[in-house]
Amino acid sequence: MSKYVLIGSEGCGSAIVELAMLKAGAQFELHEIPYLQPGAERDRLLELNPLGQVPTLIMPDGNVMTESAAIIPHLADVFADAQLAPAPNAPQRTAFLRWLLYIVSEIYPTTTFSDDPARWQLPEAIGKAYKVTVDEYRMTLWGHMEEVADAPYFLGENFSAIDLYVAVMCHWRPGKKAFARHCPKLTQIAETIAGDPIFRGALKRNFASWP
Ligand SMILES: N[C@@H](CCC(=O)N[C@@H](CS)C(=O)NCC(=O)O)C(=O)O
Repeated sequence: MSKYVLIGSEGCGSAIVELAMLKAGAQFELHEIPYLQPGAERDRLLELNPLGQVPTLIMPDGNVMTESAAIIPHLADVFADAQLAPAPNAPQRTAFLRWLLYIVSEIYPTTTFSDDPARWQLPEAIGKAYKVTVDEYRMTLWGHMEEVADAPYFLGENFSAIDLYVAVMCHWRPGKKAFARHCPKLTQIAETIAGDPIFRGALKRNFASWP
């Protein structure tokens, strides 16, 4: 096997890795699956990643990587010309690391853990209230990024993979319109990414059916 195989699902975090792969010019195949639906595809995903999450990446050597915040620095190392991350000694490096980890450890779980409150066996009404509360908290978390967002990219003059997270996650609950109201600077960054010919097609495909 000489290609990466990206296991993903439309509109999910796998889209972040897909965009990074496109930027890197990496050889990859995308296997989109209904990742939550019981069946052979989910069984295989669970064998590769016990959390059953996407993105899950099969490397050209057959090893498996999960966790977008591990995959992105890996791609940044292997495809240095893609500038997915500032160089180790670049002034923006520390901000890149800080906000990459902030997104995946603070913001992303608010979606993962509340997409389907039924997974926690909560009574329905509590599950609904939990979802609303966590959705509000997510916007608070995005607000802290909005405060420090530079332009035209999050880190300033230079693109980084942080912009790809913003371009994908701005579509998630509570939706792009609400996100735009709360985070106009981040929304502008997302628009810049969406307008880039490298990313345009993949973003359209991932979010074709999204409001
Ligand atoms: N920490 C992971 C989070 C991945 C994640 O939560 N993906 C969602 C889809 S966007 C998922 O697979 N959720 C299913 C689940 O957690 O059961 C990453 O950054 O890659």
